[in-house]
Amino acid sequence: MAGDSTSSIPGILVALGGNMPSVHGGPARTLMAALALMPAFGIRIVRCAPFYKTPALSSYIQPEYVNSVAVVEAAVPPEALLDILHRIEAIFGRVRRERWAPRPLDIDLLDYRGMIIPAEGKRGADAGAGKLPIALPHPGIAARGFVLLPLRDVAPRWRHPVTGESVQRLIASLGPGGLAGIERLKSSQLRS
Ligand code: PH2
Ligand code: MG
Ligand code: MG
Repeated sequence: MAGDSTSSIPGILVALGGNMPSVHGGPARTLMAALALMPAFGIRIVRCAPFYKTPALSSYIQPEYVNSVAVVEAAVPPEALLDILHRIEAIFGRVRRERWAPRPLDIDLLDYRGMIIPAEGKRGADAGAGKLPIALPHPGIAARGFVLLPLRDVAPRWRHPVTGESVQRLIASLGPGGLAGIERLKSSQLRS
């Protein structure tokens, strides 16, 4: 299990995020509803990090995100799991427009048992609107405070499968500003 303090067997880590309302309410509500739906798709939630309020990483002004990370188990290979995650995003109203557009729900496969599948083609804000081929570990992990903080909560012993760097080290490498504006949501804020 990823980061399980009693085991070094690598597990599966998914990131959740959203910055637009869905029929369930605000992003925190949407994330909770998405987690609750996963078992119906054969995804078992082993552990979920607290939710964080995070400034949008974007080239233009967007509402802030709610982000979290979960350790999950699933019996399917990574491509099939990613497909399921995309289906869940669609159920919660995700429509793929331009890259990094505001969305009610984004679920990213961060790490699948330490597997490495190099990224192909353009990524990030420069990529087109369509789905990208699977890449593992997720190429954005090391640079994103909104991923690393909740990742450390659920998998404190996790190491980047390519570089071997610890999550703690990656957080320290973000530098000033890397964690600016990121705050844990209080339980009262989870209801909105
Ligand atoms: N996801 C993005 C782009 N920008 N910013 C924050 N704070 N959180 C995200 O999850 C996020 C983002 C593309 O997936
Ligand atoms: Mg994302
Ligand atoms: Mg995504």
